[in-house]
Formats: sequence, C-alpha cells, structure tokens
Amino acid sequence: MPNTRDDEQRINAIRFLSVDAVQKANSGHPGMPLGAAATAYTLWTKHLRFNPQDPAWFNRDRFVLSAGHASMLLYSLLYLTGYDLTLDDLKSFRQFGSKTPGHPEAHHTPGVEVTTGPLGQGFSNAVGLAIAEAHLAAVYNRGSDLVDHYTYVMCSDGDMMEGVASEAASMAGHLQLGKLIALYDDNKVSLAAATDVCFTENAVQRFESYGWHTEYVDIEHGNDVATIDAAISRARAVTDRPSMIVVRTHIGYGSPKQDSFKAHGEPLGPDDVKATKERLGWPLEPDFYVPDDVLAFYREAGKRGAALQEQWQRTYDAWAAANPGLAAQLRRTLQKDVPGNLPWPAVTKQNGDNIATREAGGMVMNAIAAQLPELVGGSADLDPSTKTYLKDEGDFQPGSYAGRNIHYGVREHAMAGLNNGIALHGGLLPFGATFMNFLDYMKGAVRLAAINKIRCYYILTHDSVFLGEDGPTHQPIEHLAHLRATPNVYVVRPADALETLEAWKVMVNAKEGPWTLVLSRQKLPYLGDRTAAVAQGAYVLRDSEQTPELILIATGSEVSLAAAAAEILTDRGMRVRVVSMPCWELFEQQPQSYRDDVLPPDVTARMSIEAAATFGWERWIGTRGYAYGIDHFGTSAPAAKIAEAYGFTPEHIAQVALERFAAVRR
Ligand SMILES: Cc1ncc(C[n+]2csc(CCOP(=O)(O)OP(=O)(O)O)c2C)c(N)n1
Repeated sequence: MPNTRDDEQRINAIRFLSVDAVQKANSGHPGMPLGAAATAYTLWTKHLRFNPQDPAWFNRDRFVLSAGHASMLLYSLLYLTGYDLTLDDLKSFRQFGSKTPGHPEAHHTPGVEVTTGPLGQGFSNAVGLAIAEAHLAAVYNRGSDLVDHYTYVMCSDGDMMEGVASEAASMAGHLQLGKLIALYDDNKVSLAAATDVCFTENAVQRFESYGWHTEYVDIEHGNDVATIDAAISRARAVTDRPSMIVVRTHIGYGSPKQDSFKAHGEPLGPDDVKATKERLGWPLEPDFYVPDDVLAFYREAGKRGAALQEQWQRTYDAWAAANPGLAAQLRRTLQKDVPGNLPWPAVTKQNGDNIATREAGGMVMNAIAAQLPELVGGSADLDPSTKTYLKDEGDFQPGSYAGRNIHYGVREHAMAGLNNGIALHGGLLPFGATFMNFLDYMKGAVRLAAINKIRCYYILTHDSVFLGEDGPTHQPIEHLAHLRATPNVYVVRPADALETLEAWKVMVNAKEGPWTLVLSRQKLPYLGDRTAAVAQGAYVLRDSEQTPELILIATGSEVSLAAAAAEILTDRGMRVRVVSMPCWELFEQQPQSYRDDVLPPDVTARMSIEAAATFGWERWIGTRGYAYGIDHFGTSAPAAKIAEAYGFTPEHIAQVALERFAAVRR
C-alpha cells in the first residue's frame, strides 16, 4: 500500500529538518536521515512508547541510534514529538554549547538514551539495555507489568561491520532477548564507497544463525510505512528471540547524490537541497519548515506517551503497595544509593596475608553481593581467574533472567558495551572482569563510559609482568598510563587485601564512574593493620622517625617491595618514607594540605616504583625524582625470575635509590 500524503509530509518533515540543519551547520550527515526517515517515522509514531514530558520515565521503550552520525534524524524526532528541544536548537546543530552536538550525547540532550558515534557501540548498548530490562522484570515484576518495555536500535552498514556489534548480536541471540528489535538501514553505501567493495555478507542469514528472528523489507518498500509497520509488529510478537529488521533503503533518498557515498557525510549544498525539495514536493522556503498539521500530529503522538505513563503509574502504585520492600529497593537503586550497612568483611593478617588481591576482591564482592542486588556482571570467560563469580546469585540465562552472573563469553568489547547499556538503563550496577591486558579489546566502550561518567566497574586482574609464564602478550605495560590519561576514569591498584577492601568501599559509594580495579595474580603480603586510606588516593604507609629525605611511592604489588627496600635503606642510615598510592585520581582530589602532608614539597628525592610503563610519574616525583618501572614488553618466565631480571627486588631497588639519591645524603 503506498504511503498516504500525510505520511509523506510527516516523513519529509524529518528529512528536511535534517537536511536544513546539516546545510546550516555546513557539516554533518544528510544521507541516512533522508533514507531512513520512513523507518524512523513508523517506529516513533506507531510503536515506540515514550513521554517527551518525562524522558526519564522508567518503563519507556528505549531507542538507540547506533549510527550516531545520523544524529539529525534523532534530533528531528525529538523536536517534532515535543521533547525539550526547540527549532532554534536544531538551527544550532553542531555549534559550541548547543543541545544538538555532532553525535548524540546522553545526559546532554533530553531523549538521548546513550552516547553514540563510534559505530557498533550503540548496538551493543542496546543489547545491554535489553538485558537490564529482562533482569529487572524477572526480579521485580511479581506478576505485574512493572518492567515491560522494548529496546529498539537503528543501525547502519558501519554498525554491522564493527566487531563489537557482532559480539553483542551473538550474545543477544544466545540470551533470547525477545524485546530487543534492531532496524538495520541497509543502504549499501558507507563513508568511502559502496559496500560492495568490502561488505557483501547476507545480513538476514547472519542474524538467523545468531538465533534472531529476521525480517527483510526490500528496496521497493524501504519507504513504505505499511510494510515497515507490519515488520515491526511481527518482530514485537516474537518474544523468544531478538529481532532484526533489515530495511533496504537509498542513502540520500530523493537527492541528486542518492545512492552515492557523497550523500553520506557532507551537506548537500544549496543547489542539491533545492533539487531534493523539489523532487520530494517540499516547499523551498522557509528553511526548517514544518507544516502546522505535521507538527500537531507529532505532538499528539508525544502526548499519547503521557497517558501511557499515567497508566503505568497506576501499575506501579499497586505494585509498590503490594511489594513495599522491593519498591524501596527499586527507588534506592534508581537513585544510585547503596545500603549504609553493607556486611563488609573484616580483613586482618589472618585472612589477608599472602593472598592475591584478585582473591581478596572476590571475597569482598561475595560478602556484599546479597545486600547489593543491583550488582550484576561477570567476566569475559575468565572468572575462575578473575575470582569475580557471585557464588549465590545464579546465572543470567534464558529462563533464569533473575540470575546476576552474566557469562559474556570471550567477548571483552561487548562486555564493556553491554555494561554501558545496563548501567544507563537505571536500577543496576554492572561489572566486567578480564585480564588487564585485554583492556585493549574493550577500550572503545570504556572510553564512552568515561565520556558519560557511567557508574560501572572494570575488574582487571593479572595486572603486571608478575603474572609470569604467559609472557608479553598477556603482560600489561602501558595500560595503567593509558587509563590514567583517560579523563573521568578512576584507576585503583590496591597493595594488599586490606586496600582491596577499602577500594571496594570507595567504589560502591561513588555515584559516578567508571572505576577500574587493578588486581594482582600473585600473592601479596598483608601490610599491617592500619587505616588504609584508599579514599584519599595515597597515604603514608611507613615513615622515618625524623623528616624523610627520600620518599618511595608505589602502587599495588610494588608497595610491599618498596617497604622492604625502605628497611634496607633505613639500615644504611637513610630516612625513608613509603607512600602507597592506590589511586592517582582520588589523591588529586584531596586538599593541597593533605597532598603536602603525604608528599612534602621540600622532599624532592622521590622514587616511584611500579611494574609498568613509567609514563606520567613525573607528576608525583617531580623533576628531581626517578621513576622505576618497565618501559619495554615483558617476557615468559616464572614471576620470581622476572622480578630478579627486571630488578624488582628489595636489594636492587635499595641499590638504585642509593645511587640515584646519593646527593641527598651528603
Ligand atoms: C568506529 C568508527 N569508525 C569509523 C567511523 C567513521 N564513520 C562515520 S560514519 C561511517 C560509515 C558510514 O556508513 P554507514 O554506516 O553505512 O552509514 P550511512 O552511510 O548509511 O550513513 C564511518 C566509517 C565511526 N564513526 N566509528
């Protein structure tokens, strides 16, 4: 059935708001909005449940534009349906300080659920949102429809090419996430060329083999509202599998650049804007034109959401009255509050000596897990090594969505991408664990977590060359420096079991993140009963009797080494302080007076000791200091041999300190 004239007008409104905004900004991507407008229109006006008056409505359907470069498609919809976004905001597309940045940013523009732009990420976030929905429904619903929404994701060729989307799609298929629906704008053109030069797989077959329900809308029907509508309806009815709707479309539809990569990433130019408007029957003037009846129609669609939310509120009220304990828990978790009386384990020499910090971490997590039901997650097929399995909390699997251990499989990138979605859904606090070295495989998603200050935990074990025999491919070197250089990321590398406990306390009480907890494979000594001031980022672990003349600063497994070296230096008559510095970022947040207490400015003889790249330590050791580290890749050998070969022994550290800082003693 051909589109009605009304449909065409409404679709054109999306197209030309996008085209005009890109033209005005002289920057952006008109191609996909032109081609995918009919799909977006159909979804947003016939299926999506949302309330522009309350973008945070808990049970709204989630919509993710994974192809973030097509941001104007989303901004047009947000404006038209009545979110807090004006026509002037669209006119400031991509301008400094505007509400309409180049790519959609969560927490910045009302109605934008997740930050997208790096292709593939949004798709993985959507899988995470769907996991969150499934889990929360299983935990909270008790026969009601309290948590009952769909997650829709619009994606592009580029999304489909990215590995992170494949990982996430494979997981979604395994997990049978029936309320996840992807709409793939299959226009066969990407940035640099038509996709026939590099991407010729059969998407329908691919997703079928992942275990998804699939729909295909052919090129004759890529703008056909009735066809797309029917495909979405069928997808919604399939609740035992996720759905992939491939919609074959024309990039740059209606423009002289149609079907060319030239339509993808640059403004059409005034002549082509005119030609496109003429071709699709749109008034040439004014720019940003929206007929009154079109706007009224969209606003009405937006208003329907308020009624849906009211209806849901009644469901909520009845549910909350019947389940006061769960209701309190939901409220608490949505506010990112944590119980004040978590059963933190006592860590002493008895249970904390000679254990790896990964072991200590597992013990702490398991002690608090029952009281922290929002904590969900798992590892990329490594939990026997990362020690992150929550023993009494069950597995998140089809048929047991209340389980809290997520088996991500060997899919680090999807793990981090899914967790971003889980966190952004609200109500949950995700963690993902792997060997620290494989941070590289998830960095794309970690960076987006950092941009959005997403509250989530990365538990990175096997944190140095001292993992030993697995050798340089598994031994992190530059990773600490990389993480520390990434804005908004907290990096905590505890020195012993007690610091690990304190690190967990700090992380659990933080409302923002992300947090990386960096843990050792090897056993470490207990550094004594003390106030392990992880919350302050650094503290004096061991001091000289009189004013120190040398400060050894170390993190993680090198703190005990520094302490042992300090003993030797003390015997040699040196006044040595040892500072444990588990978290640079927290230390930076302390008042200057505290920082000066720990690192007195007049003590310029400072040596950092860390089994990693020395990059960045100048910040704490100053121009007179010396950074002892490992500025090369590691090697396959037993840890003790590596320690000896790389000079990470108390004797050698003491020796280096004596040589480097001989002047201090004169
Ligand atoms: C991870 C990543 N790599 C590269 C890019 C740069 N880039 C932006 S859009 C795009 C490809 C666009 O093709 P497609 O996904 O088919 O979108 P369409 O052309 O249909 O708008 C590329 C390579 C990106 N945004 N993210």
